[in-house]
Amino acid sequence: MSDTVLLERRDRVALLTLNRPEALNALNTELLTTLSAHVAELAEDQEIGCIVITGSQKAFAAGADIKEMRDKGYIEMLMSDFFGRYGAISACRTPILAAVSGYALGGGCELAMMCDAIYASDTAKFGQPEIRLGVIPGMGGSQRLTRAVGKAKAMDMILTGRMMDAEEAERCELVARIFPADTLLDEVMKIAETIAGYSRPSVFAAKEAVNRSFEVSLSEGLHYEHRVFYPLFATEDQKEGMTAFVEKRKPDFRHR
Ligand code: CO8
Repeated sequence: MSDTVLLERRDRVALLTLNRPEALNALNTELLTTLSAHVAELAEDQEIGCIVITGSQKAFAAGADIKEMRDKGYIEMLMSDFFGRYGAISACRTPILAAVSGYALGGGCELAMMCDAIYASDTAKFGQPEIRLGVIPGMGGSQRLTRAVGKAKAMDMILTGRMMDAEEAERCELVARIFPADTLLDEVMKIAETIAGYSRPSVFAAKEAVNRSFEVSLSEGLHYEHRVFYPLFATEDQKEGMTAFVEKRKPDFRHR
């Protein structure tokens, strides 16, 4: 596979590093296709319990590749399914964490928001600057940013194209936690290892239930939560998790 995305397996965690330093990790077709292929493969891998996507110190990703997009026409965009290449990321049941340093702009910010949680370094800058290019966010920004930070901030970001620093992003709940730039990746890998150590059926159920809250009403969501909660009592890992608590020991989950 192309080296625009590097894959490293560290025990039960897969680390995907965006690797186009010459273009601040701009998301071109090659990179997006490679990223999607890696995620699709990792989603099927029973040995992998969590995936981390990161970039460089300077940029997580500075957006879709403007040089590649500039000369495209409507029919070409439509027929090539330019936006369809990230489906694997949303479809993946294994949790995906974004470790963001530097710029996460346009499609870069949208890629981070497709992940299940964003962890930022104190140097991170988020933005949806597409308006400056005569377009709008096209990989989910108008929807996911609005759900994450609310209408006022989303409008402010998308209509002005301004950037948001890590502190503001944490304050308005785009970002889960901030770490110093030099320890970000280690910290996120530790979080990923923790998640990968839990029982997969409960991790899948938790991710699904939280994501469901974005799609349905509260009563529907609560109903859905109950429906995914009860079956967990049919798993050996529920017995193991609760027995380990009672016996004051670490659980040894079978279905990690
Ligand atoms: N596309 C292509 N090349 C880029 C991009 C990009 N998005 N961003 C940076 N680069 C390139 C630069 O052209 C430059 O290359 P070269 O050395 O050959 O001139 C190199 O990366 C370094 O960039 P700069 O010299 O500009 O670095 P600075 O530190 O001066 O500035 C910035 C950093 C502020 C991040 C600046 O590069 C910038 O503004 N980049 C563009 C940000 C942007 O507008 N992003 C939105 C793109 S549109 C988008 O994402 C729409 C998503 C829709 C869905 C797409 C589906 C695939």
